[in-house]
Amino acid sequence: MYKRIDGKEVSSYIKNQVKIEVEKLAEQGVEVSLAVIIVGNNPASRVYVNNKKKACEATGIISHEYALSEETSEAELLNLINKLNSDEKINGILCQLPLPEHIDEKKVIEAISPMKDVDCFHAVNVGKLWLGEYEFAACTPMGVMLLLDYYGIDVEGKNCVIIGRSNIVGKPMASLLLEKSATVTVCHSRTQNLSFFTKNADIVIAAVGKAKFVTADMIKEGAVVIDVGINRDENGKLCGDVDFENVKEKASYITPVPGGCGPMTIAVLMKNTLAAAKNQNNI
Ligand code: BQF
Repeated sequence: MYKRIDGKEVSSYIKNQVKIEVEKLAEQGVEVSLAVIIVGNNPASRVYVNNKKKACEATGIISHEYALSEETSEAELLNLINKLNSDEKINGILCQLPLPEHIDEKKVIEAISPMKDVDCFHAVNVGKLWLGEYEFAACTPMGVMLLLDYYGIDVEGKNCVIIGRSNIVGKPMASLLLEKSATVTVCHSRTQNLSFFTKNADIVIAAVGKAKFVTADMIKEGAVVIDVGINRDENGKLCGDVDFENVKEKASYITPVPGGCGPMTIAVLMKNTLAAAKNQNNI
């Protein structure tokens, strides 16, 4: 029998912990605040930004939204980031990706002060993550680690297979699992005989970006299956990278989409913003 991992439940638990700490800081006269920048009118980005603002409200974090038009120049955006970097009232800064074509994402990521980079995208924070000396970890991978921990799933010595090698999910996921002494394999679009790897995995983490890409024949009986994907199926319904209905029959634990990794990403963002505020106030 499989167990459904409930990301909504665990994210509520994490956000409540953050809320308690935010209240404690308020008693000491310290406010916690997050600046959220969104450029253009990508509908998915708008949903994600709204989710982040809602989570801020739930945890007592003050959110400031900067909604810029599609035509905003790179220089204008960098200008805003510089202003927020030196604003003592702002603890965390995130710029919602993707950005319009004419703006260089790399430049924007590197412009955000590492101290306020709550997404953990800046090269300094990525380096610290790989050294195991970090203040912030990438939100989605850390969310996965917290889910595994909450359900008592130990990764030490386990055969973990990540499908996807992005800077946002696959690579930092590998780092966090390695730190916990897992044996990590990172597969990707050029991997030959993907099933050879996934069939031997105790834990499979799918971050591919293709609906129902991971099928039951690729999974070992009793494996833990974590689905990071967010796609739309043929009926426009939200679905992950995993063929949930079939894979669940073989898995010991499995995350649904929605309600699995997504809410955890947001909860970790709140945790990182709290950590940034404590850090900046020498607490
Ligand atoms: C849920 C994201 C791809 C590219 C850029 C809850 C979110 C999603 C799903 C959410 C994501 C995905 C975010 C659910 C933030 C996760 O109930 O299943 C929350 O808001 N996310 C993002 O900011 O940028 C992305 C995925």
